[in-house]
Amino acid sequence: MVNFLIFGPPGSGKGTQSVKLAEKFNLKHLSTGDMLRAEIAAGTELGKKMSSIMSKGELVPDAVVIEMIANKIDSTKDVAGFLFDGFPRTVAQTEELEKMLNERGMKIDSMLVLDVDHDELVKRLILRADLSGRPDDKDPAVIENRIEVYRSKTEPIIDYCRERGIYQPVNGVGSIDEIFERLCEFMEEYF
Ligand code: B4P
Repeated sequence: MVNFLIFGPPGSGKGTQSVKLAEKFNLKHLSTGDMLRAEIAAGTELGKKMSSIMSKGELVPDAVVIEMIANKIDSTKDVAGFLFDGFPRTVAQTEELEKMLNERGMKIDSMLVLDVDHDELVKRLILRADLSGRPDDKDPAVIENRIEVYRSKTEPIIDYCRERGIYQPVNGVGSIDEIFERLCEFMEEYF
């Protein structure tokens, strides 16, 4: 199994690229954002609790997403590996993921980090707001908070992965197809 993290600030194209990459390389795409939004859409107790946190652009508690991911890892069969999208988002989540994978005879093979400047991120998320109907895309103050949360809580994971020699920056500006080609070039080395 080959396991990748796709990483970057909100609006960097993680979700967009993950769908295409998972199909090309037969990877299981695990997006904690999608899982949480599915809980909200289904009106579960968990979804009700998480919705106000997400609409402010804050992170949900580590334990919630860790449990979701562990369940998915254990119930997935017949794939070449996992593509983790939007997870981990804190160093604690990263340590937990490493532990989970190690216990199952796997590891994080590469962390692909999409590099996109601030103004482009805001532009993309505002453009998406109408289509997605997501409360966290609508309000510019919430978008700024999401970017700030990324810088303070999520970005430190880059140093953690750099120390392990698995950090791979990728230019995230350009057309969706151009960025896909850049990512494929790095990922093909693992197959
Ligand atoms: P996510 O669902 O992960 O949302 P995101 O950071 O906005 O990224 P997404 O993948 O959706 O967008 P993309 O960049 O592809 O998280 C949402 C919330 O869930 C978080 O704020 C948090 O509250 C919670 N959460 C999720 N995981 C968590 C965790 N592990 N721990 C705690 N809390 C967690 O795309 C953005 C837009 O850009 C799209 O419209 C796309 O079409 C466009 N785009 C993409 N590539 C482009 C390109 N090359 N050019 C132009 N536009 C492009």
